[in-house]
Amino acid sequence: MRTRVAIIGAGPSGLLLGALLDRAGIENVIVERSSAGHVLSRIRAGVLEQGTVALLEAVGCAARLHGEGLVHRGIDIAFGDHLHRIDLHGHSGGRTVTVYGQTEVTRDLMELRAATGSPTIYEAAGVRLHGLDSAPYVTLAAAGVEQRIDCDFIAGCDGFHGASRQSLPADAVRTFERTYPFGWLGMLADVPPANDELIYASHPRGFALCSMRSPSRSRYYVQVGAREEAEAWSDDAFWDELRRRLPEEVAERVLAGPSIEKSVAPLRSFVTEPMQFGRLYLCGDASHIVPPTGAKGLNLAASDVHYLSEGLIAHYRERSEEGLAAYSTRALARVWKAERFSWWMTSTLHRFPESGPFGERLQRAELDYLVSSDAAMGMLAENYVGLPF
Ligand code: RFL
Ligand code: PHB
Repeated sequence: MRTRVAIIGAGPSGLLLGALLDRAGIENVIVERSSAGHVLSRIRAGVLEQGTVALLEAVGCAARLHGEGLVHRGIDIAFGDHLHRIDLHGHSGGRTVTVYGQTEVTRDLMELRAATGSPTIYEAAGVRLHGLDSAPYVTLAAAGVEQRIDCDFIAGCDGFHGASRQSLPADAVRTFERTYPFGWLGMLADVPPANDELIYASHPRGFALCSMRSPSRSRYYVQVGAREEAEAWSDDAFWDELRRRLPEEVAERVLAGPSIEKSVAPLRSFVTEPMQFGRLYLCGDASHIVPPTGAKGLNLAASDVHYLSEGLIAHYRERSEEGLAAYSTRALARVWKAERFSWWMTSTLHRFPESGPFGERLQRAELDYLVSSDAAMGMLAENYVGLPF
């Protein structure tokens, strides 16, 4: 098989890139290791920046998002048994975020792709990338049959554990990493959310987050030890711990119910530089990871594929290589700002075992300053709603 762009991975980056290329008439094939059902079973991000929503609108994939997504104008920061509202809208020149699950974004993009008819090879085994310097191709086995896809470019959209980044020569890239000494235990339940807006709570027992998927479905997280396992937490233990970490007025509104999903996610910051090698371009989690505290991972995947699609479109339409040559630099400039913000949110709101009494007082001062300073709230708001791209 021959195509113009081989896209590795059918997560949000791969599917959105495929949609942007389809819209520009650039032939592409997506190769995905798992089944579509498995990709849709992963409960992950929930908060979309306006720029991400605009991209989904541009590819004609935002009808359900506009019908079911929840537009939020603020978030709450909780500490010292009080809620402190940050007016995102007022502090960002009228911008908002939309709460709409990654699962739904992925489902909508999969349906769009099925309608356009561009090929996706699911359950592809042994995916390998070759000829990155000059004549790239991808090999794989699907339903036991070996296949080879020759292409002009490869987009590595296969997440943190994918094959793309691993096919780079070790001396071609530099990586930057921080692993946090804790994780998030997440729980999804069909109960109405405790609050209209998201609550990020800093508590001596650890961080907690109240999020949602709809007026009848809640998504909650609590900070846990890095090695803890979800199976060790009963639903009751989760609800008890969550309530303990929230201001009393909120804890009273938390409605418990059986979990639909419970899992532990490690927290990590990670960046690969550059995001390109020869004809391979890395996008999304394949290239960088942010801790989820800033709600930036999926949104960075969207800005990456926006930059890459612009470069590819200029290459095919205008024979201009400028966009592709600038891809890594443009994307990394935004990635590092999101890394900084996600690190700051994580550092400000979590308990760090090593920080000690001095660190705890500093953290409290940071929070007191945040909720009393327009400049500090403006910094949070501008980053949370998303820097421009
Ligand atoms: P994905 O979603 O990991 O998709 C990669 C796809 O590639 C496939 N794959 C392969 N395919 C072929 N060959 C191989 N060798 C392959 N290896 C892997 C995989 O099966 C998969 O289908 O990466 P992508 O597309 O870059 O998307 C990134 C986002 O998923 C991620 O950044 C976000 O989920 C991060 N994130 C959040 N981001 C936000 O913007 N807002 C949030 O509120 C938010 N909350 C979160 C999050 C991530 C979390 N976890 C679990 C890490 C909350 C959590 C708890
Ligand atoms: C979520 O709803 O899953 C979510 C929301 C905000 C975050 C992280 C995750 O910062």
